[in-house]
Amino acid sequence: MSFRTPTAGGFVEDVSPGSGALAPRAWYPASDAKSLTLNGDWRLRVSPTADAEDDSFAAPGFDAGGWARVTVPGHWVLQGDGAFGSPIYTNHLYPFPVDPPRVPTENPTGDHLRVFDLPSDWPAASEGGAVLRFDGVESCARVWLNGTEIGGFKGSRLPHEFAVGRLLKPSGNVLAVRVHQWSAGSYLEDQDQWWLPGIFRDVTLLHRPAGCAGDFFTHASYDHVTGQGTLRVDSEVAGRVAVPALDIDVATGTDVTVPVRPWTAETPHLYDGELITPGERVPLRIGFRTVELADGLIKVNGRPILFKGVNRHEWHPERGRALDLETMREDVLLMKRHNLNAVRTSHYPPHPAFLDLCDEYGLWVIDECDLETHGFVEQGWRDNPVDDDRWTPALLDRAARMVERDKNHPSVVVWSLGNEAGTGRGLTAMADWIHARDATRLVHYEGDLDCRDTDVYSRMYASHEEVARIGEGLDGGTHRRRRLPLVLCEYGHAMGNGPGGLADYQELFERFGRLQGGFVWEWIDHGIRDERFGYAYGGDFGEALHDGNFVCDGLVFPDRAPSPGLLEYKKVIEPVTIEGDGADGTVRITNKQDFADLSAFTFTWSYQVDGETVASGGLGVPALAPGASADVKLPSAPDGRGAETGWTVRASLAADTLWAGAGHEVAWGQGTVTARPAPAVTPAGTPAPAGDGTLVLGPGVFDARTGAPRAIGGAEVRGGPRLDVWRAPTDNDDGAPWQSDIRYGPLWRKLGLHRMLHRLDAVEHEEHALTVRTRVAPAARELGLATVYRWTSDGERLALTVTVTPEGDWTVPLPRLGVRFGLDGAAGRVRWFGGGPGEGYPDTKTASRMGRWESTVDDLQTPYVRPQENGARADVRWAEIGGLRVEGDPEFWFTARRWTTEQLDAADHRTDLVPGDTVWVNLDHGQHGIGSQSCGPGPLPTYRLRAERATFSFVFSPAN
Ligand code: IPT
Repeated sequence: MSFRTPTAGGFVEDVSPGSGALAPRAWYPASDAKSLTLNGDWRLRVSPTADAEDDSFAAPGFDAGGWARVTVPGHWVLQGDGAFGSPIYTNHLYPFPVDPPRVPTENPTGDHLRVFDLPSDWPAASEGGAVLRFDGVESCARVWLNGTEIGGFKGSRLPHEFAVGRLLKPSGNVLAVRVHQWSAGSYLEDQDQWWLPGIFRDVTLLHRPAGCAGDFFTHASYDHVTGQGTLRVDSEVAGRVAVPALDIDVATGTDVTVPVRPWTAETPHLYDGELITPGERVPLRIGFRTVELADGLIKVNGRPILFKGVNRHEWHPERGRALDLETMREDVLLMKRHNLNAVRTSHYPPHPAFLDLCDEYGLWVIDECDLETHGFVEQGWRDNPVDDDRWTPALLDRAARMVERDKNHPSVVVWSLGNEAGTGRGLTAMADWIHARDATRLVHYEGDLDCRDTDVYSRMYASHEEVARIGEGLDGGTHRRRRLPLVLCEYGHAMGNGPGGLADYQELFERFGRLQGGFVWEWIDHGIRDERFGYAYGGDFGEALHDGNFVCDGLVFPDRAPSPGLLEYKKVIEPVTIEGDGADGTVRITNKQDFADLSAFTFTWSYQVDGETVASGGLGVPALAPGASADVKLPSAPDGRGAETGWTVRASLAADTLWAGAGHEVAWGQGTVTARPAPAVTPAGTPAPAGDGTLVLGPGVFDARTGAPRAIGGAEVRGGPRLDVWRAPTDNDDGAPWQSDIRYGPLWRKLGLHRMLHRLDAVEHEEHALTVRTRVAPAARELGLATVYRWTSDGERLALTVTVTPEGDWTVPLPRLGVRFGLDGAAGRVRWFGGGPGEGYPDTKTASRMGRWESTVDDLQTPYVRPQENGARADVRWAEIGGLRVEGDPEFWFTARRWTTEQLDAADHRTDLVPGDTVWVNLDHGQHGIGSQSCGPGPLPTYRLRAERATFSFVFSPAN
C-alpha cells in the first residue's frame, strides 16, 4: 500500500502557469463599462499547511462567521499583530529547501472569503458577461465563485482574469480564494525583498458588455524629422479611435499621421483619446514617441537619452507591497522633485496605476518581469528553471502578462526579462517572444553579458574604473555587445549612509556617449513599522534564515522621508549645471537635459559675505538648447576684504508644473570670490597653575597633571578634546560578506580602532604654550598614532593644534581623524558656517551647500534604520554649540550627538539610541569616504583617509 502526499504534483507544485484564466490583454483603469471593486473587508483563515483544510469553505452556505478579518489588498502576515504568521526577509537565499518544484509541507495557506451583491444597476446577464480580475496575489491562488472552481494561477505581480458571468447572481455571491505562501512559482520569485503572502493588489469585477473591447495595442510613434506622429490602435474588437485634440477619428487598425507634440520624460505630452467598440468606450492616454537603437545608442525621438534613474520596489512600511494610489503618486512626485527621470521597476511589474503616473508626470520606465531565480547561484545555477524547458511556459506566460498589460504606456521604453536569473533557454524564449510581439521597444536583461538576447549592455555595481573602460570601448566582449550602449541597471548602493561616488559616476556618464546612465539601488528602505524597533528588518521576526538590514538600502526612509543619498543624487543629476569660480565674474550654465530648452527655469544670483547673503537678483539666461552652454555675466561682487565672499546661482521652476510649484529649486552652483582668511591666534598668555590642580591658559582650564582641558570659557568640556579615529561603521564600511576586495569596516575592528588607548607621555608648559604628548594605539598591535596637542591663547581665545604622526605599518585608511569632547547636555542648538544643511562625507558632499546654518543637535542626526555613522557637516569654517565657538584651520567636519560613537556602533535599531546627559562633539580633520561597498565598490582611492602625518588646528572661544 502506498500513500501520496496530497499536494505533491498538485496545483501548488505544478510548474505550469495555471488554468482557467483568460488570455492576457491591455490593462486600463476604467471605461464606461460597469465595474465593482471587491477590495475591502474579507474573511480569512490561515492554516499551517496547504492541505490542513479541505476546500469546503468555497461552497455557498459555508459559515465563516468565526474567521478573522483581513483587508484586501493586503498581506495577511502584516495584519492581525502576528496572529497570522510573520514576514520573512532573505536577499537571494530561498527560505525553503531547493528542490524544484517542491515546496515545504509547512506552507502557510490563507483561505479568503468574500460575499458580495451586484449593485442594483449592474446589467442583466443578457447584456454581456463579467470578468473577475486579480491584479496581484502572492504566491498563487485557486479561485471559486459560488462553489465553482474557476481556475488557479501563479505569477504574483501579474494580473489574471477569469470569465465569471455565467456564475454571478444578483446577491449573495461567494468568492473564495485559497492562497498559498509557497508554490512552484516561488522559485521564480526570489527577489531581494520580504516574502509576503496575500491578495496584495486589487480584486475587481468588470462587466463585459456585448461588443466590449478586448485586447488593444496603441502604436504612437514620432518622427523627429517631420514633427509628425503616427497613430494606429490595433484592436481585437474592431471599432473607432478618436483623439479630439488632433482631430482624429479613424477606424482601429488604421494609420493616421498628424503633427503632434512628442512625449518624453521631460515633456510628457499626453493626448486624451478613446477607443470606441460597439459595446465599450475605453479612455486612452496617448504619448507619441519612438524608441530605437541607432548608432549604438538608445534614442528616443532621434536623440540619445541619459537615464538618471532609480530601482523601485513597491513598499509601504505598514502595508508592504499593497500600495494605494496616493503612495504611488508620492513616489513619482518625490522622484520628479529630485531630478530623477527614470525608474526600473525592480523586479516585477508594478501596480498598473504607477505606470499611468509615469506617463502623466514623465519618467522613462524599464518595466521588469516578475522573475528572479537568484538562489540557484548557491548550487552553481544547477537546475535553474530558466534553463529547463518544463518551466518555459511559465516564463512565457509571465512575459506575456507583463507586455500585454503594460504595452500602451508611453513611459515604458524598455522591457526587462527579470533580474538575477542566470542564463538559459527560457530567457531566450522570453526575449524572442517580446521582440516579436513589440518591435517598438528594447529588451533588457543584466544577466546576458554577451547580449545575445538583449538590446542594451547592462551591468550592476561596476566600478568607476570599469565603467570608464566600457565608455572608451575597451571592454571587449562579443561583437554584438561592442555595438551596444551601457546602462547600469543597478549602481550606487543606498544602504545606510551613502551611496558614495555618485558624482564620479555621473561625470563618466556625461563624458562617454556610450554610457547612457543608470539606476541607483534602490528607492526605498523596506523597513516594517514596529514599536519595538522603530522599523524592523530581516531577523526581527525570528526568521531562521535572513539577511538583516540589507533590505533597508533606499534613497528614502521607510516613511519616504528623503535620506541624504537622495539629496546628493538630486544635485548630481541636475538638469542644468551652474559652474565657475566666480573670479572672472562669469558663470557657465549648461543645459543637461536631453529634449527641453531652459525656458522652464528662472535663474537668480546672490552674493554671500561670510555665508550671509548681502545682495541678490534675477539672472538672464538664454533658453539654451539641450547640451548647450553659455557664459553669463554676474553683477560685480561686493567688497569682501577680510572676509570670505562668493556667489550662489539657483535655477528654479518658472511656473507651476504637475509635480512642483513655481520657485521649486532644480539646480544651484556656488563659486568663491575671495577665500577665507585663516583664523589666527597670537600666543600671549602663559599656562598658570591655579593651585587647585588646574592650569589656566586664556579661557582654558586644564588638569595640571594630565593636561586635559576641563573648561573653555564658561563651558565645561568632558573627555577631551582628544584624538578620535573611530566611527560607527556604515553598511558601506562593513561591505558585503561575499566581496573579495578589501572591506575596511571589519579590518578596522580587527585592528582595534574602536578601542584605542591613550598613553600620556608628557605635559609640558612653556611660555605661551601647553603641550601634551601622547600615543594613541590599540591593544595587541604595534602600530599607533603619536599625537601632540599644543594649546596656546591670546588671552581671549584658545587655540589647539593637533599633530598626528603614524607609527608602524598602517596599511588601512582611518575611519576619521579628529578630536572629540563632551559638552553639557543642555547644548541643544548648533550654528555653523560651512556645508549644509544636511550631512556630507568626502564622496557624498556634492549637495552640501556653503552657508550659515542652524539646527538642533537632534536634527543633526540622520535616522538610518540601522544606526551608523551619520550627520557630519562638511567644510565647516566655524561652529557654535553649548556656549562655545570653534573655528577651524583648515575647515573641518562637524558632528554632534547625544550618544557616544560606541553607543551608536552598538545600536541595531533606532530605538536603541537613548540620549545621555552629554552632547558628544567630533571635530574632524578627515573622514574616510563612503563608497558603495555594501554591494558595490568601495570609495575611490582619492576618498580614502590615508594614515599619514597631519596637523590641524581649532580656535575655541566663548560663543556670543
Ligand atoms: C542585486 C540585486 O539585483 C538586487 O535585487 C539587490 O539584491 C541588490 O543586489 C542588493 O541590494 S544582486 C548583487 C548581489 C550583485
